[in-house]
Amino acid sequence: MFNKIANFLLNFQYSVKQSSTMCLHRSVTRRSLFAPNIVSFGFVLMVKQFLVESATSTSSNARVKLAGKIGPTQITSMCKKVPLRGALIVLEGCDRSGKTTQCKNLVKALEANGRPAKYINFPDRTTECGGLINSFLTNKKDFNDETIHLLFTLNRWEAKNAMEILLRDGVTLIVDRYSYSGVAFSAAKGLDLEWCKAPEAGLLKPDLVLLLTMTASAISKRGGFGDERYEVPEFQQRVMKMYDQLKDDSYWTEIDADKSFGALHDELLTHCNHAIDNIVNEKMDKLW
Ligand code: NYM
Ligand code: MG
Repeated sequence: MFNKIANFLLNFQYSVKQSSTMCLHRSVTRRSLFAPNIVSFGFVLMVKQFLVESATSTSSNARVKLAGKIGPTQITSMCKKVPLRGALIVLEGCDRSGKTTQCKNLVKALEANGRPAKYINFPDRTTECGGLINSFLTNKKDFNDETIHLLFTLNRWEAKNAMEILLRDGVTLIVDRYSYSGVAFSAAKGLDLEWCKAPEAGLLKPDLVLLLTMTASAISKRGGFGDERYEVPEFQQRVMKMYDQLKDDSYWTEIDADKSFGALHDELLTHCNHAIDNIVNEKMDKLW
């Protein structure tokens, strides 16, 4: 008889935990999750107490062990307030500022902390449109300034729906370049800034833009520019000036990237966690 009750309670305990974990990952019941978690937490504590007390006399050591697995860590994670959705976080800056490696490490660090995250980069060279962009950047194809600008924009529009689904699903997106690169690089070539912004209007607005800055001398010290178009220090300086014009202090943070990899990582991670913790709207805003 005792075994039956104990088994029932154990199953219930784990199905409660299972569904909470699922919710944490899929954010299915994002708004209502907090309250049920407290209820299930109370229930699990009762079950745990019951099992530990009764199992000593009648049940196996394995069951005591199982009951013992519900410790403070699990309880804390079950009580965590789940964000309404994932955060859209963009890293911007000139070439060679270390964005790509930092983005990938941020994703790893967030995931290690139980925060679902995904790395996305623009241009996405894997699509047909991205293939054309790649041919342009590697000097295999030529397009006039307007055409390549619109191809870069199209490359973001084709990713928009998939990004929105991930964000709604609770996944934070760490994006390596976005519309701001599109506008800054094209405007640095002489195109009108407002003209460059226009086709980007309506894309998802990031919750946070982290702009990695470096002085001209710091850039030249890093060197290592490849053979791609734009990878010339003077041009990169013009791009930085364009970023200055696009900057919006309400959701941009400038970060001096001229420091050790670890120090920069820690600083960026703090900003990312803060952005995720401060999502207030389930709905995404639009550019601009
Ligand atoms: N670039 C990137 C643009 O000119 N417009 C854009 O919209 C984007 C996203 O492409 N020099 C430029 C900036 C870079 C180059 O980017 C390729 P990366 O991050 O090096 O792959
Ligand atoms: Mg590059």
